[in-house]
Amino acid sequence: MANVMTPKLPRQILATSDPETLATEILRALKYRVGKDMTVATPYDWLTASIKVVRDRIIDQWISSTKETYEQREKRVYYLSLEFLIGRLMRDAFANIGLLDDMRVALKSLGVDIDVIAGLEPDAALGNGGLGRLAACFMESMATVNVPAHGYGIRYANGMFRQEISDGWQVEFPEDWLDHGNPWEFERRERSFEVGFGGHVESVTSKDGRLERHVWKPVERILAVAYDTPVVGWRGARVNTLRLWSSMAIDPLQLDAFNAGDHIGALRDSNKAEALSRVLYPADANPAGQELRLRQEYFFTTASLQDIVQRHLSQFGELLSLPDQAAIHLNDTHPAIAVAELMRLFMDVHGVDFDKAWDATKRTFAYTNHTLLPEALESWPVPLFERLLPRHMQIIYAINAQVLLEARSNGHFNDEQIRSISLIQEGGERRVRMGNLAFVGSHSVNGVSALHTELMEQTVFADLNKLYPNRINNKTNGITPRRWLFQCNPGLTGIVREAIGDKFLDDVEKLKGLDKFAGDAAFREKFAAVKRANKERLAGFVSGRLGVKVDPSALFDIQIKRIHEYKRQLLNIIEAVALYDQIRSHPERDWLPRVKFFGGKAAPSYHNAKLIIKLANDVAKVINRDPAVRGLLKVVFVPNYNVSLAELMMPAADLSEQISTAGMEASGTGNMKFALNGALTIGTLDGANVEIKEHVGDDNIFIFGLTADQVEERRAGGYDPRAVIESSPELSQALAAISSGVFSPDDPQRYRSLIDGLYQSDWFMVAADFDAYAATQRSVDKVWRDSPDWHARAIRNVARMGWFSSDRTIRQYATEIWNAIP
Ligand code: 26V
Repeated sequence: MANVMTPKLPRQILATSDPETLATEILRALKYRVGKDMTVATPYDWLTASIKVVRDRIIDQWISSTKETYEQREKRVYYLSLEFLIGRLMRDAFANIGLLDDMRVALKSLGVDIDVIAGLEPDAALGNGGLGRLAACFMESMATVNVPAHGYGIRYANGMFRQEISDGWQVEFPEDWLDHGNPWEFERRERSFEVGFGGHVESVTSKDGRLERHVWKPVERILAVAYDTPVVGWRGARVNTLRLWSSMAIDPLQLDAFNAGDHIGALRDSNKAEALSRVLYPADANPAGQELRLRQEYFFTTASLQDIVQRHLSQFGELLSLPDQAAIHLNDTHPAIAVAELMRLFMDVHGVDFDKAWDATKRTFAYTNHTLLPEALESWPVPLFERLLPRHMQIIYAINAQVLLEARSNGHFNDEQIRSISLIQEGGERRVRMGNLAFVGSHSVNGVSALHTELMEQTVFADLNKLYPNRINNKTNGITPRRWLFQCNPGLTGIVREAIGDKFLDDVEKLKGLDKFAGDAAFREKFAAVKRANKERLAGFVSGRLGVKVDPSALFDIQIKRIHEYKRQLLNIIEAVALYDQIRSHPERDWLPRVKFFGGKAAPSYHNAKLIIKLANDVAKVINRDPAVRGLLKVVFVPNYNVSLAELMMPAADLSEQISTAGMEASGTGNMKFALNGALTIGTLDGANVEIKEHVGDDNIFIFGLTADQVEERRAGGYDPRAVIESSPELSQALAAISSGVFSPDDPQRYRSLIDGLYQSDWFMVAADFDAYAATQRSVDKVWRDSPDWHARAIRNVARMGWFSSDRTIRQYATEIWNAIP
């Protein structure tokens, strides 16, 4: 197949990129950077040496991007995110800089298989799921569309846990992604900032007794040390920086204590400082009350803001022009403390008065909301806040006074509305509402899909939206086509290039040209062959890792995402049980084989999510072994779902499961990855599914179930799940089987409470949507039977998904929010 990546590249990169030169450089890197020669090099050493060679090329471009931004006084974007779910970087960076094929040849000449060493690179899994992966796609797109940007986050020593499945249960293990070092990053010891906690606030008064300013005197102080990773855009367009902070004791040896003989005490303090950046918090039960989490949020926020302010001052000499030169983006409320911190830096450190500081702060920040789930909206107990960040608490009170004054003088708000606008939640334990803080401190507040934005306006931020109309706007999520099409699916990329040429490599919306090939039998066959090969690859993986044999000609039906009740993996499993029952009771029907794949991690303390994983595994065990099924249905739970597994599974899917309870999935981005790789979606009208349907067309997607409005009506109007269940024989039977222990003979009661929950409340509308879902699955079967028709629909999905590129999303952010036009 033709070389997929033949970009036009800047001269200095091309000049020295023939395979022979690269091979020489790899050997040099092995010798002088790793300290080994060929005879003793391990595969990891080859990986490190190869990365160093490519990284050197990226650095030239990095320096010139940075210089240009400085000289042209371009506005910079700062993307603050507690999560960056990057995955592997090697293939991404090599391909973007146009060296993937030459490196392959160079390594081959040295007897090294690039695919083998690529597989050794650990996933940088510094995120839980969609929010973190979006941040990673955005970083790549900002470099691609030429937005000068820095990502800021935490360099967790332990990112997302590794999931093992033991006897069907999830077991968590720490993932040591830094075990072999990280060849991508640069440690910047010199770029370190102090971070304080606790203590008290002093007032400084002038000689005539006027209050001049406040000074916060923290008692605890630690250091944030920068680690930089270059992020290279498509065709090496631009190189931006991902700066991750690691925590350190200011005086790691605690010399005073050490010399005084308190060795243990000295060690304890330094361990405590380092613990701050050790673990990524799981998207767990409510994070509030977890002091370490609030410390992490403040830690990375203040380090980032100090860095930004220092850069701005050194270039422009004063601070009030910050909003003209910098756009700071808050990825969810995790960095929302930035609003108070920037106010503090303005007022306490730079002597700016409140009004001017407040105006500049609002013009600097923008905030993205990523969920409406009440339990996921961050708020912190006032006493905890006061103890850890006493000065910020004062500033938040001052901001609140200002906001409530605006609301009262507006005259259109009753007491209840004023209470909902307040930054402080009263009644019971007083808490600081981080969503409200982010909202009032930003000039832009965006949702991540059209539906989500609409619901945001109607629910959580209804009153704030009334007080500050036009602040809320929508920016529908996107995914980077480099990772999620070109790299993960070279087969599909290759046949698309043959069909429509190369333009789509630079502008994915040009994929539209593929639309007419849906009707071309020869192209459909090529498409089918690529899909088949991708499915064989997945089948090989599943057989090697899990010992489960699956038939690549079966329909591959895949649900991969975090395990959560609102995402309704349970609905899918119950449907599998119902289908199993049908296959057994109607062996005479002409069933076509189907494999249902599941993958995803449950938050460690989320009991029901973990039980759902066990159920998927229990159901798999029974169905896969039952000879009466004759291989017509298989269920596979693939352990340790992560970015790399996603890259294997997305291209191998025929059917993409996007079946959340309508109104609950803010956007979803997995839905986009599947469709771009030619899977048809079965889904509810939730999140970005609504817009995917508009783009791919009603005939090329399977939509079922209650709408968000209908869900709300049903919940309000006394939904009776028991009646619904009893009126559906298929559903009742499946639930009875699960509940009575058919799939858990070793512990027949295991799923009793899970199923009872459906009868009693069924908040997620599993029962209400079941019949529609099952019926839609049967219409999926019908279309699947007509293979050319299926493939035509799949091709139309690929052709029409270009709009969901994160390049488009980032251009919208840049022009409509950041005013940083590429
Ligand atoms: C956090 C928590 C924490 C408390 C317990 C329940 C819970 C549930 C979900 C979350 C995740 C919050 C943020 C998040 O990851 N949102 C995801 O953001 C994606 C990118 O915008 C979007 O595509 C997903 O729909 C959305 O769930």
